Amino acid sequence: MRSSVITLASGAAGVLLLAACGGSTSPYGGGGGGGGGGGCTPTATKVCMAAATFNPTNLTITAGTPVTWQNGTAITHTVTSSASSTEAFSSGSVAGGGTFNHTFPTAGTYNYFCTIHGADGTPPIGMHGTITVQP
Ligand SMILES: [Cu+2]
Repeated sequence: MRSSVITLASGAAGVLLLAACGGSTSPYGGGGGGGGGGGCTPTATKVCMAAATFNPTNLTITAGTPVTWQNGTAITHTVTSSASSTEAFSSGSVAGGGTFNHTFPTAGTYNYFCTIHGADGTPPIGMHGTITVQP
């Protein structure tokens, strides 16, 4: 009687382990390898917000070109100019899936950061990026 209970218990544990192993592979198998962008693909004028980075970190455009930031994550980010930026700008909170657009009319170096995942500095630290605007 006692030995049959032990056999049952270890059998059940084995099934649970197998189930856990099988389940753990599936969430990573079907994504198609987005590289952490969460469905956002950068372009010549678009910066993606990834887990805690801007991608690309450095973007160079010509003056007067609108830049779009797209939040490819499910968490809120901001695009906030650094004190070292040529011009002050801020997106406020950009929720998951949201976008922010800003046009840079003047040539210069625009350092920015996420106030949630970064901090200001020269240049900013943590989640930050730079837009270089050429004449
Ligand atoms: Cu952020």
